[in-house]
Amino acid sequence: MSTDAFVHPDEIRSMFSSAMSDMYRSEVPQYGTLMELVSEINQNMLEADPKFAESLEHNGELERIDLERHGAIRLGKPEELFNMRRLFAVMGMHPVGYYDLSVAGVPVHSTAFRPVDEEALKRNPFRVFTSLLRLELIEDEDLRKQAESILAKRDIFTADAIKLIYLAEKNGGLTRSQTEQFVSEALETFRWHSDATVTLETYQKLHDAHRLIADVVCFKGPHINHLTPRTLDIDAVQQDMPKRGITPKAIVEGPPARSCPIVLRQTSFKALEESVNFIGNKADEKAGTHTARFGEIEQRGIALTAEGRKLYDTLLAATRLAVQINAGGSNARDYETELAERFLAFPDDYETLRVEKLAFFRYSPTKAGLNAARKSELTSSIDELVDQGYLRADPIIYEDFLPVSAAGIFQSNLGSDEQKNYSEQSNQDVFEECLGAPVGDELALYAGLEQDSLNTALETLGVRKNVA
Ligand code: OOG
Ligand code: NI
Repeated sequence: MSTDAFVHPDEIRSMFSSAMSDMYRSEVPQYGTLMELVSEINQNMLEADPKFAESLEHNGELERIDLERHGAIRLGKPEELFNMRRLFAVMGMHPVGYYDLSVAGVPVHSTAFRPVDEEALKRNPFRVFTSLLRLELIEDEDLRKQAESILAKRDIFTADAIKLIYLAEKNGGLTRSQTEQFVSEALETFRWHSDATVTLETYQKLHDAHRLIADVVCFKGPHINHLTPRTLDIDAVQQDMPKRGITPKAIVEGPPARSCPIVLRQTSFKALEESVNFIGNKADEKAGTHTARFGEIEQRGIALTAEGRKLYDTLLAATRLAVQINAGGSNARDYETELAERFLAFPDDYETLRVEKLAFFRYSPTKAGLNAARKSELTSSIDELVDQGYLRADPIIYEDFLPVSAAGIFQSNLGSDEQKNYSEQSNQDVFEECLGAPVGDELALYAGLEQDSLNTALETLGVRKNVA
C-alpha cells in the first residue's frame, strides 16, 4: 500500500494552484508584470517595517506571502456547481460563506471554496470565489430559455476529471500518478477557449441582457477570470501600476488604509479585450471580441466579529450613500476622502479592537508568562494577563470575501466603475440545493480559532478557569 499512498489534499491544491498560475501567466502576460510589482513592494515593506515582518513570522505567514491567494470563476448551471464542489474537495477546498451579488446588479450568487483549518491555510491558502449565474433574473423569457438550452448542452469537466473525482471519493484519496492526471484534467475546465459555442448574433443578444450572462453562457467552460496575489501595501501597488503600463480600477474596494488593517482591501486592473471565433464566422471574417479576464491584488487584515462587521457595513453603506462613484470614476478622490472620514469611527488600535470585541485574535503565552506561571498561580482574567505581558494576542487574518467589494470588482471588469445599489435578493437555500451541501459559516470558524488558541494558551500557563 505504501507505494500507492495518497497525496495529501494540501499538496494537490499546491500543485493545482501553481499549474493554474503558470497557465494564467502565459495567457495574460500583464499578470506576470503585476506579480513582479507586488513582490518588489512586499520586499520593500518588510524591510521598512521589521515589527510587522516579525508579526508575520510569528504567525507563520512569511513564507506564503507571494503565493496566489485566490482566483474566480462563474458557473452556468446547478450541476456545474455540484461537481465543482466535488472537484475542489479533492484539493481540500470547501465552500465557506454565501455572497449575494444581486446587491450590485450582478445576477449571481457565490461562495468561496477554500481550505478551512489553520494548518491547511498555512500550507497553501489558495481559494476560488465561485459564482452561479441566476438565470431567473433574466427578464426576457425567450432569452432565458435560449440561455438555458445553450448551457444544457455543455459539459465543463473532462470525462477523466469526473472519473478521478469519483475515485478520490470512493478510495478516500488519489495516488501520485492519479494526482498528476487529476491536476492536468482539472486545469482543462479553467482554460480560456477562444472558440465560442454560439453565433455572434446570439452572443450580442445575451450581452445586451447583461455582459456577465454572455461571459457565462457563450463559452465552453468557466475560464478562470483572475488570479490574485497578496500585497502588503495595496496603495503603493495601485499607485505604481500605471508606471508598468497597467490601468487599475478607479478605487480600492473595502475599508480605507489604516494602521491596523481590517478585513480585505482589493483592487484590479481592467479586463483584456480578447478575440473570439463565433460559430458561423467565415474564415476571412474579423473575429469578434470579449472582455473576460483581469488581474487583481488583495491586502488582508484582521477578521471582524459580528459586531465589528456590523460597524464596517454601516460605515461603508453611509460612504456609498454620500458619494456614488460615477461611470468614468472621476470622483474617486471624493469617495476616498469620505471613506477615510467615516472610518474614523472604527477604532484603529489592536488593543481597543480586542477589548471591545470587534475583531478576532489568536492568543499565545509569552516567555514572561511561562516564567511567571512556574513561580506562582496567575490571574484568570484575560485582559489582565495581556496587560501583564503574559499573554500575547495576534490578529487572526480574514480569509473570506466581502459582497460589496466583490460586486465592485465584478462591476469594474464588466465595463465601468459605476456603483449601483440594488435591493437584496438572497437565496442561500436555493444555492445550497444546487451545491449539494451547506456552506460553512465563516464567523463560527474564526470564533473557533480564537477560542482554541485561548484554551491552549491558558492551559499552558496553568490557568484553569476559562473566563473567555
Ligand atoms: C468575481 C469577483 C469577486 C473578489 O475578489 O471579490 C472577486 C468575478 O468577477 O467573477 O473575485
Ligand atoms: Ni477576486
